[in-house]
Amino acid sequence: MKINQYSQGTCIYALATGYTPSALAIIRISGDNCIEKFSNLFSRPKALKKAKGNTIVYGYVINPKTKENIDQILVSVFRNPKSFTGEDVLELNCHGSLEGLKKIMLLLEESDFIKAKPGEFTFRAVLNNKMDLTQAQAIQEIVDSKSNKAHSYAMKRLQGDLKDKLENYEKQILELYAKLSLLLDYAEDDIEDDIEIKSDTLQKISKEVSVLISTYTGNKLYANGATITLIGPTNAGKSSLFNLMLLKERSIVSHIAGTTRDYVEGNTYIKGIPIHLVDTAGLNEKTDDIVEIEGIKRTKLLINNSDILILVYEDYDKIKNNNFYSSLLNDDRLIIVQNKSDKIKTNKKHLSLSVHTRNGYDKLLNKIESKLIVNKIDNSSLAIEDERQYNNLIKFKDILDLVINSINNNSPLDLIASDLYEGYELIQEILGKYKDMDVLTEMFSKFCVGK
Ligand SMILES: Nc1nc2c(ncn2[C@@H]2O[C@H](COP(=O)(O)OP(=O)(O)O)[C@@H](O)[C@H]2O)c(=O)[nH]1
Ligand SMILES: [Mg+2]
Repeated sequence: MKINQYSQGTCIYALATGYTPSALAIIRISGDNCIEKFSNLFSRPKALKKAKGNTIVYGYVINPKTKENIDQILVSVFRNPKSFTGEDVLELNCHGSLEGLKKIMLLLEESDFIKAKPGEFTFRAVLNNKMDLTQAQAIQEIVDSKSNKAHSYAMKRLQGDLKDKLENYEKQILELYAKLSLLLDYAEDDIEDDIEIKSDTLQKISKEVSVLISTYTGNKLYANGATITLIGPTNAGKSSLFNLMLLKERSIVSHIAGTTRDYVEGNTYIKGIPIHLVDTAGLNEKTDDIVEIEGIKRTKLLINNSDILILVYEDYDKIKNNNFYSSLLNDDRLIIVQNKSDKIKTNKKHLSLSVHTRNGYDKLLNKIESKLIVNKIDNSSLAIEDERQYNNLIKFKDILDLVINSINNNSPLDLIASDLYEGYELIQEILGKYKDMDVLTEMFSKFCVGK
């Protein structure tokens, strides 16, 4: 469907409150020269035209042809640029009578005021740099919020918390970009010794962006669920644990090491969260067995797509002596479980479990729940709920990680600079600095009329 474009340079109006009988109702008007124009319909035109911004004028709406008084109103006057849209704005505080409102709006129509489309006031506010896109989005999110938490998060975004954070990233990235440009410009002059390109700022930003991204998925956690992958040496009891978690004998359990050459999947719930569970083959890096090598490859892929990794072992030496498992020990998705506590003396460092007696199983479930919630629903004061912001932040983080990697590997500076610039552009896009009309129009068309 083609979206109707918003008009520009016109005087728009809309009923900003509900169309239902009530004590009061507000009709909002915006557009330069709207004060002049509305004064033709007002009992005290001079008072209105003279009114300073941020003042209120009392009077009647009158039909200029019939001289009929239509309603007794208070007009709040806001003058360009100190208004919601950045243009001259009037807010008519009318009586909430449906008949009265109809008459006023008909009069406005006849006097060349144009009925505003959904989101058109906010659209103008963004165009006139009264707010950025994250704040504009927050307005609708406030109106739509269905929980106390969602409302406070949206309020924070309206106040500009997200905008400030992103602008701070924008600034730091630009600084780094400027340094890179300087190095590129003076590549022959040996000034490189004075300027050092380091990735630590970007690493810090990348971490923060991950947290922001996770706040979005937090909202979706109970709807979309999470993926948990069981990994660990063969014979540790992964498949037994998998079966216990699924409460059915899906996976083949066997005492012969390396039975599960491929991976097995199943779906279950943990504490109300839908879980996609994956059981993998144990990895043995020294293996020459083609089937097992393929298993290793697949396990690595599965790990990349997992929200939680449960590393199951019986004998810790098998973890220590395996490069792949050791490399995962700092992964914050990891839960380490020592199984078979019914038959061996367990090491206090890790969660001890016996799949056979179910000792420790409750603890494991609690740990999974709290890890998903810590990882996914963030308690920090800032959270996102808009899909566009989410997708752009993911792209932004990918670029940051790419640049960090290039810096750490001493990649060519021009390459680093051009990737970095892409990151800068993404931030600008989230903030709406390009004012791409199609993007704006599509976004604001989902808003309420009068917003
Ligand atoms: N004693 C004991 N044996 C277990 C426990 N969990 C699994 N096993 C046994 O360990 C062997 C390997 O189990 P399996 O689940 O196939 O391990 P995987 O290779 O890691 O998938 C089987 O004989 C299981 O019965 C447990 O909690 N205690
Ligand atoms: Mg197995």
